[in-house]
Amino acid sequence: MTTFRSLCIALSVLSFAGSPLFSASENSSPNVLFIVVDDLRPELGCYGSEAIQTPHIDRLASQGSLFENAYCQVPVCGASRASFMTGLYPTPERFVRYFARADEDAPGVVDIPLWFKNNGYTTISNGKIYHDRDDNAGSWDEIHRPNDFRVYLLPENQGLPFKEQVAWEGADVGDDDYPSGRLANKIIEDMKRAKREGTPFFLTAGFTKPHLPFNAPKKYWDLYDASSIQLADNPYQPIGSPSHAMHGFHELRGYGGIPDEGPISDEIAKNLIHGYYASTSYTDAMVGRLLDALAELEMDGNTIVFLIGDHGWQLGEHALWCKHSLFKTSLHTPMVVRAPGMQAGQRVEGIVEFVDIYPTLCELAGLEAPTHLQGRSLVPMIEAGASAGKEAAFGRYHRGECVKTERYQYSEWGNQARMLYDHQTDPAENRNVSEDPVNAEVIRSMRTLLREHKETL
Ligand SMILES: [Ca+2]
Repeated sequence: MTTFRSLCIALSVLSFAGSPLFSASENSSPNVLFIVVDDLRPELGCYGSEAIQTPHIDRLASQGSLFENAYCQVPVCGASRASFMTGLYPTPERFVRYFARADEDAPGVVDIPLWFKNNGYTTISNGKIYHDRDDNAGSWDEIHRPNDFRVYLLPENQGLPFKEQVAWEGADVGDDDYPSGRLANKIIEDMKRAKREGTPFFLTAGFTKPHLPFNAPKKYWDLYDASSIQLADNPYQPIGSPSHAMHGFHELRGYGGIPDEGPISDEIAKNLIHGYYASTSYTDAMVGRLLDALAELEMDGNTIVFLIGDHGWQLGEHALWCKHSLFKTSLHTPMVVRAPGMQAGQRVEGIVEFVDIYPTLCELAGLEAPTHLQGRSLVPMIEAGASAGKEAAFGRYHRGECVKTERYQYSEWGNQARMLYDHQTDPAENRNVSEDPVNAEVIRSMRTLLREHKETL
């Protein structure tokens, strides 16, 4: 079997025009740096946003491949992570809730780190990779998971009862005073160890910002002019959409200063968006530190860097906040990969899914993939640049099931409710057209895709 790596080595020798960015070493397995950013939506510079500042993830994308249409399987932390870490789709019984565990829902299934560990890699879980620290603990040589949830530094935010803890703060402190800076430092120490020991490493970096609360050093808040923060231009329930599609964003309402019910005021909304941007730029800067360290250690020529969010996030679109929906805002996610030998600056438009991460990492590292995987390697798409993606991506949240094709996104809740969005004419999903008779045939084909998908599980 010709692996991607061996092909790249051949190309790096033979290619005269457009020489690859990296040249892989033939004698050693590549390291992997797997970066999972909590609640990161694809509102990044490299995804075309002019509002947010993410120069380091943009740099990574410019050096590798950016997937324009990557979809997660479940729009909530634990379930999404258990799915992509095992390479299995969710079902009505498996990977359902935010605290879903892979070792309970898919016992005995070899996850990504265990597969790499079995293939001679040292595997280290840094930060939030699984939702639960101890999920599939045996897959790791080390688990580093200091408390990084609801860490407040401003004096007025200390010691508050849980329900009064605020949704954002921007203390005038250094990067390392909030947890993500210290996490980056620890990962850089792991890189130095990898360099020193010379054994292949599967390193992870699970950054918990921009998950709520939006706590980030003030300097990242200062990147943005509060008066120029733009509210979502579709802050309403999509026309003709069922109530099943909506939720009360109780995750956000669990913070002090957020009303228990009803809409979010424009003032609070602008603070939330500002905080989300600041938290994203903070994590982006930590990603930059990791990329710089790889370069300084001269390891970037033999390290695969794979970056994703775990699902999307609503910032007021559809009158929603947080995730937990079957709208594109919850399911569409960033996915950026840079690998030795890869052509720089590729943008892959085809549809891909998070179940594809596991087989892709295997092929990039030159490993055979385990037989239980339900996704497929994206390496052929990366190699071909513009090659076609999947016919469809499949997502679900509790009883709601969703299928996304190049043009449409269709969801249904049994026979109770359904919705269809035409991304060609309505990319923001503002009008449900499932009951328009002209779409009857489209509905039939989308339902067939869903049924055929479920039959494979
Ligand atoms: Ca999350």
